[in-house]
Amino acid sequence: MSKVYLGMRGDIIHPGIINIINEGAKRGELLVGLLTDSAIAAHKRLPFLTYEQRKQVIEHIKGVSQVVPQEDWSYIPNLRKYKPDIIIHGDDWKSGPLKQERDAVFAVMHELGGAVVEIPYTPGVNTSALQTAMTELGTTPDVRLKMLKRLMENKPVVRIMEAHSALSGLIIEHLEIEKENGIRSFDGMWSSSLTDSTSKGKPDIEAVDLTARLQSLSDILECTTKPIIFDGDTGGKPEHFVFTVRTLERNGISAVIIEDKVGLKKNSLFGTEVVQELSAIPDFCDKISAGKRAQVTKDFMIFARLESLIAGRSLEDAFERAKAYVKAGADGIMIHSKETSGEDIKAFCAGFRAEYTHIPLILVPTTYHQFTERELASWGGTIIIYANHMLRASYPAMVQVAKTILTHERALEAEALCMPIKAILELIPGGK
Ligand code: SPV
Ligand code: MG
Repeated sequence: MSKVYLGMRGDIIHPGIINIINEGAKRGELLVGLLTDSAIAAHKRLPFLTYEQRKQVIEHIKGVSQVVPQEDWSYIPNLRKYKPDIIIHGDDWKSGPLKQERDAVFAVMHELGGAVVEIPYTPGVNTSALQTAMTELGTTPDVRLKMLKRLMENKPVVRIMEAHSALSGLIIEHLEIEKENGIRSFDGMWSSSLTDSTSKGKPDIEAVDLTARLQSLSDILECTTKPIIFDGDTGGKPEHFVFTVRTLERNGISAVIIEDKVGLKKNSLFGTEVVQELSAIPDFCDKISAGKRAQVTKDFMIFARLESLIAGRSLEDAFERAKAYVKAGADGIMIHSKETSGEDIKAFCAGFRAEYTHIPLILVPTTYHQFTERELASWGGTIIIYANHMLRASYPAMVQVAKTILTHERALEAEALCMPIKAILELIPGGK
């Protein structure tokens, strides 16, 4: 009996998949190579279902003999491992991003003395289109909350972009660029106290309270599905923080970051230009522990943010605090700095990683922006947050248009700086 290999994501089962499974089973014993979460995450959005859930479904489809993990986006490692007589694939890979992979598969199957069978693509149904349709239907708080942990488990580095409004959230939700190794997009959103306050015309001093912050958040939640990390500022009093944790969790937020400052909070990027008073270590530990005790789900995370370097203190101070906060139950550490060289952050990462190999480390490269995600990940960074860029981009664009209209006393010249009316009308579906 021939051995037939079929690689798949197996997240959304549609008639096209059933057809290819039937075609495979007709030709021999069908071995399904089910792509693992990490194989998918490197190229596409994480599947809705986990690997184990997808495996359970696929194993029960008639015609499937065995399900094995495909750990790589490419079929090649599994073809070499399982040496099938046949690999079966939809013929839609003859053009587009999978074309190169197709050539490589043909070469390996030739070498192995096997065959490649291409099945005419079932028109009208494909996983990517269905995934887009499902995304449009929205998500549940539970699915969204869990997503950040799954991303951290399956991606070398998680890429987070600041969102302060529904519109900025929509860009982060949908923007994709195509690169040689697949689609590149943002993994989730940062609800920044700086940009949320600024967009409401308030300074970043915790004057915008949780209720007001939740208004912006609710707009974003309504039109996106990606996970959100919430900037919890100092977290306030421990007795108040426990309510914040519950509220965020109920809304499907994946994590809150609280910073170890006390007194009137000032934005960290002022550095030592303003008074930055740090919390006593035991007090901040108590706040973390209170938050951890308050959470209801196991997947919500509390990250502790170290302000030692912002306040002009030493790396040793930062290490001492990091250790205490991890011991108190922090699920991860964010180290912040306004230095431009990145040397202090790099040194912190090295020291931290020497002690903790698996605790998530969150970096915010606003001032040390010359480093790529790959470089920051090689230092030990787990999550990279672009903390304020959407707001900083929109403000000068608006000022320029307003200035152009003032200069010419008409809107003609500003037109080229604006998106077309038709495009804005059609930006949000359902308006017509
Ligand atoms: C924020 O985005 O509000 C932050 C990061 O807290 S920073 O502004 O760099 O302090
Ligand atoms: Mg902030």
